[in-house]
Amino acid sequence: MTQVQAPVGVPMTEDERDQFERDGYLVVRSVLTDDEVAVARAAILRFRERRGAAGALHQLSAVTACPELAFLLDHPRVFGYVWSLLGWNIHVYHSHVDVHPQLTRRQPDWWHWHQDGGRQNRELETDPRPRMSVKLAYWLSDVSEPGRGNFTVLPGSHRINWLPGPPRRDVAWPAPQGAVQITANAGDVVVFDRRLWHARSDNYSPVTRVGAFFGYTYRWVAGRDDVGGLPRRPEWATFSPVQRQLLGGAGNGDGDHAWGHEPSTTPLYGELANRGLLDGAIPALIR
Ligand SMILES: O=C(O)CCC(=O)C(=O)O
Repeated sequence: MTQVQAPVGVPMTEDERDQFERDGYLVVRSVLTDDEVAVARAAILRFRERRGAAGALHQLSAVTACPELAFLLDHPRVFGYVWSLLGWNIHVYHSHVDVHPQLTRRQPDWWHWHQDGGRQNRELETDPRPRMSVKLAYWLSDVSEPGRGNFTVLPGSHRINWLPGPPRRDVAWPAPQGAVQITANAGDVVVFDRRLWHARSDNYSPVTRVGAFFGYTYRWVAGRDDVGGLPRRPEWATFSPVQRQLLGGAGNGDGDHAWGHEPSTTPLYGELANRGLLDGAIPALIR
């Protein structure tokens, strides 16, 4: 399943870029084949079984937990959105796999709404704050109806620094007006701007929700994932140079390479340059 010669996909279209800029997200249909869904889903469920976790799972560092998921890092049907938006000097800074079986008891109130990026939402002073990262949400179960733990978003909210909410997260509070539960089939992907206000919803349906999430940012932003042991594992040899870059494996480890001074030895730069996909109109895609 891991692609050694990974094609990098195609640039997003102008219409898609306009829609993304307007709404803060895109839903890309039928990205994964049934076989790819089965491989990814089985890897996550096997991991959960090994962990002895019968209930919900929220596991950080997706590829460290499930190396079989490396093909999702740069899947050619969606990776083009990532580099079209962020350019070539990127890595996966935060990823997780999630399993949410049916909840049998009503959950206590909890305000899940947030933007990604943690302290970026305090420490960056502009209004709106910069995009900084985008995330891919791969659906590996059928969330084609609301009520299945669907990913919930407030369209267009990526330009709003602050969303009125409860005084404490455990205080009952209505969802923001205009919030939508995204419906998707297994194999669909949501591409979203980290600033988009979003929340997980509770799954009271009998359909176990399974998903994999990959957050991409510039290599000069520190990663949250634990990928330190990956290069010593046998799977590392099967990963493509771009996949290794995304897992933090480009450069000599002193941090300087991450600043983008070495395009010629940055695998994604090479792949884009070889295919004529660098674009002088987009700053992040210029050398
Ligand atoms: O699991 C979900 O639906 C939401 C995930 C989420 O909040 C995130 O990826 O930042």
